[in-house]
Amino acid sequence: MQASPNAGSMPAMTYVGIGQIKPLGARIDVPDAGGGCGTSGGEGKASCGTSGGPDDMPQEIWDKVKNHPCYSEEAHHHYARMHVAVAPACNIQCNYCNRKYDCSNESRPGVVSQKLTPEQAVKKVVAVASEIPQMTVLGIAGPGDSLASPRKTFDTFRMLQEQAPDIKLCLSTNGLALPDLVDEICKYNIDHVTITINMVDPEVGAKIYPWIFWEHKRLTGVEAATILHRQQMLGLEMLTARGVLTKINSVLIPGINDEHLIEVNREVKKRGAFLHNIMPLISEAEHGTVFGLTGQRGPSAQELKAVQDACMGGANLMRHCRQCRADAVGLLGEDRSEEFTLDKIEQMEVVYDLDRRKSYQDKVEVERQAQFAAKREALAEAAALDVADDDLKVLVAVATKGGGRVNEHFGHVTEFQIFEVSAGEALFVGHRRVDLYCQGGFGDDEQLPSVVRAINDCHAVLVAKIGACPKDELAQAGIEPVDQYVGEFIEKAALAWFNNYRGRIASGAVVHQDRGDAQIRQGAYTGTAEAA
Ligand code: CLF
Ligand code: SF4
Repeated sequence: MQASPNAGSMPAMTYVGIGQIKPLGARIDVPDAGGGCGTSGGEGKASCGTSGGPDDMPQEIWDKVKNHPCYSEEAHHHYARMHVAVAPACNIQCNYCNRKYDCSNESRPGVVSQKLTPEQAVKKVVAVASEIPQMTVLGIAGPGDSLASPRKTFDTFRMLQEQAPDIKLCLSTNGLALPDLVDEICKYNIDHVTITINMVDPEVGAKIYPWIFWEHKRLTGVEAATILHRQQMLGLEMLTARGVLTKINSVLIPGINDEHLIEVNREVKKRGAFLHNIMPLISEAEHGTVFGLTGQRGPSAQELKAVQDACMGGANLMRHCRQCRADAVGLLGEDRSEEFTLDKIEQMEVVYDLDRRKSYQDKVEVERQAQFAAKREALAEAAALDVADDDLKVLVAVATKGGGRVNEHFGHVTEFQIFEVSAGEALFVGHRRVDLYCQGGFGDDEQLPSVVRAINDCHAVLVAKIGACPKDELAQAGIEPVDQYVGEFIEKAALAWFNNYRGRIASGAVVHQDRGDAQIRQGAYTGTAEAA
C-alpha cells in the first residue's frame, strides 16, 4: 500500500480549553488540489451552501452540491435523501457504537428495521424515487461500514445507476479500506464521500477505537489508530485528487477530542475536504456502547457550538446534520422509512418516470428560487434597520415548518432552528430537537422543562402561536416568547426582534444578561416527524 506523504508528519498540537478557543481564520491554508470549495467558504461562513450559488463556486462543484441535502444547507429544505442498509459488517470498533443500535456516528440510535440485499435495496430506491420525486441522493451509510463489505455496496450502486441514472450516489465510511477502493468509487461516479475522522493523533485515537481488523489480524491501541489515521488521510487525499467531494464527520467526545477537532479541521482542509460536520457524541447507557456504559458524556449545546465556531475559517462547516438512521428516507429532519418496508413496496405499483421526476424537480427549483428572491428582498429591508453596531450577539430559537419562515406553533415543534443574531446578521447555527409539547390537542406541561433545557442558551423563541402556560414558563426562564412575526422570513424576523431588543436595552426597559448552556436531546424518539 502506498504511504501518504503527509501521514507521518503529525503537526505539533497545543491544547486549549474550550473557553479559550479562537477562530482559526487566516492560519488555514487554502487547499491547492481540486475538489473542495475552500475558496468559496471564507471566514465567517457558517455552513457551506447557505448562500452559495453558481456565483461563488465553480459551476461543476455547484452542479454536484445544489440538490444534495447534506452538502447544501439551503437544499436540505427542498430535496430528500435516502439510505439503504446493505452494509452490516464493520472492520473497526468505535467506543460509541453498538451495532445492535445501528451506526451511531451516522445514525441516531435505533435499530435498522430491515437489512437489505443489493437487489432489495435497488427495488426500494426505485419505489421511493417514484413516490418522492424530490429524492435526489442515495447514500449507503451502514449500518456497519459501507466499504467493509464493498461488493454489496458497489453492486447496489451499479444496479441503481442502470435503473435510475439521475440519482446522485453517496457513501459514508470510516476510511480504513478507502484507499484500496478509490478507483471503484470513481468507476461508479460516486461524487460524494463522507469519512468519519475523529482524530489526527493516534494517542487520541487509541481512546476512541479499541481495535481495527487489518490484514487478517485484530490490532489494538496506538498501533491500530496509527494505521486508521494513515488510511483516512491517504483516502482523503486520493479522493481530492480525483475531484470527488468529501465531507468529514467528526464525533465530538468531551475530554477526549474536543479541542483536538480544531486540529482535525485544519488537517482535513489542507487535504481538500469540502465540508466538516462536527456532531455531538450520543452515549445513552441503554445503547450499550462502551462510552454509554462507562458514563462518557456527550457535549452540551454550547460546547458543540464553541468547537464549531472555532473551526470557522477552516473547512466549511455543516451544521444541519440530523445524525440519520442507516435506513432513513425523506427530507433531513423527517423519516418516512416506515412507508417503504419491503412488504409495502411489493404492493406498490412502481413506475420510474424520469420525465416526471425532472418536471417535479423543475417545479421545486422554481419555488426554491422564488423563496430565495423573496428572502433576499426581506433581508435588504432588514439591513436598512438602524441597529447599533457593537459586539452584542444572541441566540434565538425559531419554530418553523419550512419555507424559511416563522410559521410553526410552539406546541407542534419537534425541532427548533437556532440563529445567532448580531447587528445586521442572522446566521443559522444549528437545530435543537425537543419532544412535542402538544399531545393530542393539549399541552403537556411535563415536557416544558425539557424544551426549556434544549433552548436555554437562547434569549428569545420566535413562534407562530403559543399558549399562556408555556409563554409564562419560558418568560420565567428568561427566554422571551415572541409571536408577532408570524409568516415572516426567519432572518428578517430575527433581525427585527433584535433591533427591538436593542431599543429596550437602550431605554432601560430590559437589562441584557448572558444566557446559560443548553442540553442536546439524546436518545431515540417515538414520533415520526422528528426522527431522522
Ligand atoms: Fe447519507 Fe451522509 Fe450521504 Fe447525507 S446523511 S451518506 S452525506 S446522503 Fe447527512 Fe444524515 Fe448527517 Fe450523514 S444528515 S448523518 S451528514
Ligand atoms: Fe460502528 Fe460505524 Fe464505528 Fe463501524 S465505523 S464501529 S459501524 S460507528
